[in-house]
Amino acid sequence: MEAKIVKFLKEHNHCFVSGEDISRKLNVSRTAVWKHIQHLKECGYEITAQPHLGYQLSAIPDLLLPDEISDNLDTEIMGKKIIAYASTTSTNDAAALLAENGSREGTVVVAEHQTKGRGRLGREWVSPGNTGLYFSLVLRPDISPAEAGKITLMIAVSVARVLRDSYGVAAAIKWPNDVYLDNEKVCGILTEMNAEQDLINFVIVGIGINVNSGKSGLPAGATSIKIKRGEKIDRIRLLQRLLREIETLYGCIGSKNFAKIIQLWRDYSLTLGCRVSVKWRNAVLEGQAMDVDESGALMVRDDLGFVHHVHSGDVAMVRME
Ligand code: BT5
Repeated sequence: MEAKIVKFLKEHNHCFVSGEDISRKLNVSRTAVWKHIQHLKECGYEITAQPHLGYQLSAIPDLLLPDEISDNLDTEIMGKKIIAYASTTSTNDAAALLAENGSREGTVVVAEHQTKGRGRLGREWVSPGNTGLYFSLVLRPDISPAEAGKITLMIAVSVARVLRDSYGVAAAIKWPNDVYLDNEKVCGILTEMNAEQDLINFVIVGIGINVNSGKSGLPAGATSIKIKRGEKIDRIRLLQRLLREIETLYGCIGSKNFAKIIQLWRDYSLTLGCRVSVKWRNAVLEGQAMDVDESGALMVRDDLGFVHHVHSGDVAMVRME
């Protein structure tokens, strides 16, 4: 009922609507309308009540509420089901549980705060409350497990594209899973897969973005969109834009169209053409980052001239003495 009241108030474009009109339209008593309005106010909706005029919605709360995310979300797959938490351990864990139980592709799990947000190899993802965007998507891509790297690349390109096009910041991708703003990390991506030998059951892709966080809540070397833009960002709009972009580029994940994503990655890459050092378990490979291949692997030419296709690892840019 409360979602319906908010929708009705929004339809009246922030003008006053009488309690009587609401009660008639939604078929509830005026007392019930009043109680729901009180509760919405407690939840952070700014609603002005004026005798003889009724109610006016002036602002929605800065919270990742599922009804607000769904409102005007013009996607067909991504975000058609949204599960939101005020706090959870890790949205990737919650999404994996849903996927195991058959949740549809495009299901989004979002949290205001994560108590065990994680990066790759069990590293921590610092998740300060109510300022970031921490969400995971359930995907069921029709690709082989060996191609799962494509998903990370596609998400990184989607994030960089939205940040550039809608927020005017120079987002750049560090292979495989980081998005940077001026050499500071603003976003990390964690792709986890449930697969058999040749078949992906599902992929959970977790995206962490520092949106309105201040420096003090973030680790060294991190930044937020707000720090760079100098103004607060509407997190719901950002999430909606990301879901739309991800849906578009997800359509290019098949082998025929992946070239489009590779081209965008090249345009936004921080890694390409640099001398890099790639660490994977105990091995280190140093050389020139040449390109990414059709599976999303980084192609590195070592000092002997041999080309290596690197499927995962930590990349550091190396300066030549
Ligand atoms: C990542 O790992 O960058 C992947 C992060 C994915 C986070 C999302 S949030 C939603 C979903 N649920 C989860 O539990 N995770 C995903 P990696 O490349 O391993 O980088 C981890 C490193 O990034 C850490 O060791 C820190 O150095 C740094 N880091 C941690 N928190 C950060 C933050 N908020 N901003 C920037 N850098 C951070």
